[in-house]
Amino acid sequence: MDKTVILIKPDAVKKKVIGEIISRFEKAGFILVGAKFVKLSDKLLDEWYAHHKEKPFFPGLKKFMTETPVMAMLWEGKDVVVRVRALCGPTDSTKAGKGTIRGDFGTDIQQNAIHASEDEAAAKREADLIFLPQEI
Ligand code: FUP
Repeated sequence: MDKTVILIKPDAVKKKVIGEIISRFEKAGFILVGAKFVKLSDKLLDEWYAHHKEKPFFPGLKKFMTETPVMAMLWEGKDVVVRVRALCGPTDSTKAGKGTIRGDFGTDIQQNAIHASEDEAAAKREADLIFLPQEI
């Protein structure tokens, strides 16, 4: 079965909408197979966002991602990667429609409430970075 990694980001943690966001995935019929509330290390963020390392927003992004712990989760379901990305909406919350997670809970392109794996290869890589085998 397909799996995807979701992080509920510090802006959403501060807004106290962790439960509401989790509820959307439960209502969509996906199965939660791993979860932990964890402070991301500098080293992990360097690997997680390696493709953005040279971008001007990278230092600000790393700082934002450590403002609080994040709610890291692994969800399972048929076509879960693309279906979860659709539930999230586009990266820039100001362009995300009402009813999407970023449209309802995000603020802008950085404070966008949630991370969801881009494809199955990213999901596998991210799951290995954040979870120990016994946590899944
Ligand atoms: P996504 O796949 O939707 O998570 O988006 P990207 O991989 O393009 O970006 C990852 C994260 O980088 C975003 F969630 C927020 C941050 N970002 C910025 O802060 N500014 C930008 O201009 C682009 C991305």
